[in-house]
Amino acid sequence: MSTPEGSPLPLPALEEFEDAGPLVGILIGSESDRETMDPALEELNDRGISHELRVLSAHRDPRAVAEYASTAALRGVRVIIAAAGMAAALPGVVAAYTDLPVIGVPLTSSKSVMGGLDALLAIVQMPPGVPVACVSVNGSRNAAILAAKILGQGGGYPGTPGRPAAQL
Ligand code: RP5
Repeated sequence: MSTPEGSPLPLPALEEFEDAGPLVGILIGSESDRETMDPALEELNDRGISHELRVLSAHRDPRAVAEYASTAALRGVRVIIAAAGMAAALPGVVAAYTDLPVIGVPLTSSKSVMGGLDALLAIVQMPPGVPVACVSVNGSRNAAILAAKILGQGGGYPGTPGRPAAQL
């Protein structure tokens, strides 16, 4: 694709990636989950870690979840925290669309019949090959601390592309 003058046009889908994204992306399944995530935001703010929070439901808006998850790494996001209550599919769906580490936060909800155990099981019981880390019910601060620890691991691991074996 070219302009009449012959210079290439940027791919429309990539234009939005010009602004660097934050290091941590936080997704919540509902506006009603927001308050429970305040400790995570506070922890990330205290540590000076850039972050963003989006309300995206795996069940009510699955396309938006897929788009967010599949483009997050391109924007510079390095860890995703996904929090939801009830049939908490959000962390697992996010993990299905990205290679970034995903930390799930099971939440209690006014509509929960099991006080958050429902969401805990939904997040933990991922099939082999699609891992999601999981903190305690309503453990949003721990999710932020774990995200910070993951971000602190800059050294790579055996098999990291571009890292000479001699340095391992
Ligand atoms: C989940 O259902 C959300 O994460 C929330 O915890 C729960 C209830 O959502 P609302 O009906 O309050 O939007 O998907």
